[in-house]
Amino acid sequence: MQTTKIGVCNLCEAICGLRITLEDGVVTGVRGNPDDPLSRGHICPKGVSIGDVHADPDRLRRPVRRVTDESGATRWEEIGWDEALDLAADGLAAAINRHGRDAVGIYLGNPNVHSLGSLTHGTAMVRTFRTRNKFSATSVDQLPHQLVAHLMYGHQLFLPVPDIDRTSYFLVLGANPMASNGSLMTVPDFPTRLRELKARGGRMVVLDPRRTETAKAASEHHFVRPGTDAFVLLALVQVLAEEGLTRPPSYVDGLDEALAAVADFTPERAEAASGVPAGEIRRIAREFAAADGAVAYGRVGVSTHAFGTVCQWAVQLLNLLTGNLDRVGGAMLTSPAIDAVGTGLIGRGHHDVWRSRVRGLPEFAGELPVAVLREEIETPGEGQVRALLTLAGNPVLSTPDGARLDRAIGGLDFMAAVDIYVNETTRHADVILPPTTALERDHYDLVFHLLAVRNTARFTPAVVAPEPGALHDWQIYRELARRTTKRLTARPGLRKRLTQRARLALSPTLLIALLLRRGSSGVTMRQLRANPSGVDLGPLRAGQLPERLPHRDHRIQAAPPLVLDDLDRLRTSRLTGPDELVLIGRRHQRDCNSWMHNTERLTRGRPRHQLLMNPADLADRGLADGALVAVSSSVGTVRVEVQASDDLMPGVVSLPHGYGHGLAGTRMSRAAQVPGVSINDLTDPALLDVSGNAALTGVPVTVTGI
Ligand SMILES: Nc1nc2c(c(=O)[nH]1)N[C@H]1C(S)=C(S)[C@@H](COP(=O)(O)OP(=O)(O)OC[C@H]3O[C@@H](n4cnc5c(=O)[nH]c(N)nc54)[C@H](O)[C@@H]3O)O[C@H]1N2
Ligand SMILES: Nc1nc2c(c(=O)[nH]1)N[C@H]1C(S)=C(S)[C@@H](COP(=O)(O)OP(=O)(O)OC[C@H]3O[C@@H](n4cnc5c(=O)[nH]c(N)nc54)[C@H](O)[C@@H]3O)O[C@H]1N2
Ligand code: SF4
Ligand SMILES: [Mo]
Repeated sequence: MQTTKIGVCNLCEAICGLRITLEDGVVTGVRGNPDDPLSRGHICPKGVSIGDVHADPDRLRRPVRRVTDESGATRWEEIGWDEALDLAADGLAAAINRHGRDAVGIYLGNPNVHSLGSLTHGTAMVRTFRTRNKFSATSVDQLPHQLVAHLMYGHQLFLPVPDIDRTSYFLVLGANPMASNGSLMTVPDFPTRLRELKARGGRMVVLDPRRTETAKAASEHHFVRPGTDAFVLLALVQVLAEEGLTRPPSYVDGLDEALAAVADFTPERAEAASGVPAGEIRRIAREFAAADGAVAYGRVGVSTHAFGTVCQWAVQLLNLLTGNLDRVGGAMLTSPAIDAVGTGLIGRGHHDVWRSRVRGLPEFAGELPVAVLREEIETPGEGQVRALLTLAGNPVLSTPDGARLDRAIGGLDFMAAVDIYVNETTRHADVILPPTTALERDHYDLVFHLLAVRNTARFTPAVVAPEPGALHDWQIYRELARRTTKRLTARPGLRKRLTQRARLALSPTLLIALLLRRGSSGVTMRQLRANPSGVDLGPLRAGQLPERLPHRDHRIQAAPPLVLDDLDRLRTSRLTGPDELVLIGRRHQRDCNSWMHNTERLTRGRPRHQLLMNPADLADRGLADGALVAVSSSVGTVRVEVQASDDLMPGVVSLPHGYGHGLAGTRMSRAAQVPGVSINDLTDPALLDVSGNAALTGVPVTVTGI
């Protein structure tokens, strides 16, 4: 029997609404939902393949245990839930009982923010471990954004969103929403919104070392030398100040100090560092200031960056100084039905309350930079990580010097994972606990309504019933917390235990209903259930500041000392010469970080793993298009085919991340056939932003023929 159900795609931040056709419970078709007030029918190739994950025979449906036989060969053996949960709890508790609570390291990967159950129960579970060795994909992604928001506004997730539907000047640095569908800006159907922007006379200006899909669709594009955007952004601020183009609101402290601090970052200096002509920088600053609604936006390319925090601060300053914060067409605040920021559901964040044991790097919001995970495993002493728990993550492919991290993880006493695949990281686990997939669980987006370009609310019940005996992630988290706590010799007091238990008691769906009832949006669960395509709450609203500023005095701090202190590092940073190559990453519309390469639909056709290089750079080295080359950095060497591309700025080469499958012990048969190497076998954990975020872009490399 054929039925159509309304679903939601959780594969990226665009959170597109779906119409899913099922025949006898099997997904036979996936289309965009035209009735969805946010995504308006948009869908991309990944969304179309969401059913493939569910159907994938390689996907884990029951817990597995790694068994090593006498010859040393390993195999995966399916076991029951009870045994698997006990095994995980035994291993984790043993590490804590023997070596203290920091002996357990925890890594949370990206899909956690795309699962309601992970958000409601994952954090609560992790808290029960009370380890300082907590890591996540945040520090290979958006940590600078969060640190800057914490320092300037008073909350790590107080992140103003570009009002793309009404802006007339959209300045984009280091983002490729045509492929990524937007990030920290939930913007389904970016191509159509961009067409609309241009049709109403607006402009999009893109700065990127690669002429990306977004750059090609832009009104204008400028190459920028990787890692040097801070010079350009500060020069834009400097021009605004010098030419008297600022009109900041009254609720800002430290503006004079901030402007004085950047006075020597002139457009000429920026040109020398970045290659962007000084005249163009001046013109962009003037146009930005003059536009009726302008917004600057910088994403992964200026966040996973040696000066990510300075960049994100400068982006905020640009919007603030030109009066574009909290203004129609500028950087605006969302009004979600459940305001996880305003209600304190998500904490404000804190910085440098403790430091990592080996390198002494500060924590942010309870997490250490994942760039230190390997050394925390390898370095003996009190507080050494002896056991690891990964939740929906693949740090071997996604964090710097993954190859060495891989070896370090292989030497741990114990590892458990909550994941749906035996991937490059979870292959080291002693036990893997696989939750249900997205189609089997209810969804309300606690994070991405908060970051969306339009206010909407949507509750999506599970599209297919969980397979018999399957557990949701939140059920796994609840059991894991309970069983591990029970085994600890130094257990927390009864009151603490009861609070922990209460936090994990209710289902995510019930919690959402309660949060809606407690909130003041007027949106009810009944209304959401009656409107499964979503409820439209209208465009973003201007004029909400200063009341909504999270800082206790409701003011903006424009000159955080941490950021100003980092400017000297920028002034004295070593700029790479034009004859040196630097490496950047890239995302393709049909890739999904490291984990959708097991679907045929997304991996057939022309390979796209090659090292892209400008033809002039190839010629300089006597290399032919298509040749096999060795790419070397301070941490390693990979061998990969090179592909000539005019789209790359001379002196810049690019590899996608999330490739390099087929390692022994993984269980992704299709992915194992996908060619390519891991870019993170070249990125260096020593290269960091002041926030602790890894500098994954602008990595010096050499390329030679083999
Ligand atoms: N060089 C370089 N490195 C990068 C980046 C880059 O641009 N360049 N990008 C960085 C960014 S932005 C990010 S977010 C990270 C991502 O890095 P990670 O979060 O470490 O890795 P993912 O590739 O997202 O892997 C997610 C894992 O979760 C599993 N999974 C999928 N769905 C579920 C689920 O519902 N439940 C559970 N339990 N597991 C699930 C998948 O099987 C997969 O193994 O990579 C970062 N690394
Ligand atoms: N199809 C697809 N969509 C995705 C993902 C995916 O893997 N595939 N991942 C999702 C995730 S986890 C995230 S965080 C978002 C990321 O969303 P985006 O940030 O939009 O994604 P990227 O394509 O990594 O864009 C980074 C851009 O920065 C450029 N860049 C690199 N170095 C520099 C630099 O130094 N300066 C400047 N100005 N630019 C630079 C790169 O060329 C690239 O175009 O995408 C999400 N959406
Ligand atoms: S744009 Fe993102 S949310 Fe929309 S269908 Fe594609 S992967 Fe899914
Ligand atoms: Mo990300």
